[in-house]
Amino acid sequence: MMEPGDEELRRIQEQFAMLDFNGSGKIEREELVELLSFLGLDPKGEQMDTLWTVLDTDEDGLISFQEFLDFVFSTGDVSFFTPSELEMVRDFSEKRRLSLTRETRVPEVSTPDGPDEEIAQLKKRVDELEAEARKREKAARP
Ligand SMILES: [Ca+2]
Repeated sequence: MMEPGDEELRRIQEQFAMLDFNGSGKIEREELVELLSFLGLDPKGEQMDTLWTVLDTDEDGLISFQEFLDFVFSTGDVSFFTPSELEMVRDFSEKRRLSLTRETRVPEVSTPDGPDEEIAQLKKRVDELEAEARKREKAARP
């Protein structure tokens, strides 16, 4: 087993973050599937199952950074992706991240005539009607 240097660790961390494009801190199976399909690999069936089993050593259904790191070093390499894949993945991941941010962004609510304003106006109208009613009552008295 090779000992990772700071530079290798940083690079692997960057690749981990690229796979974790929803920013949950773990790699979900859907993320790996999406990325492998993007790279033109078939993420269905046995191959994916095998890869996933090797990656998810504690079988909690998620890939932690430690698991990712162990896997990369067990291959005797310091990179999960080949250099050409890396460029594509970086690009893909950035776009996915942005689209996810858009999907989950809470729409800005601007309510100049929001509930509070409506209630205030209704109360004002009720007060006016009551005042009118009192006036009529007074006028009707002998
Ligand atoms: Ca795991």
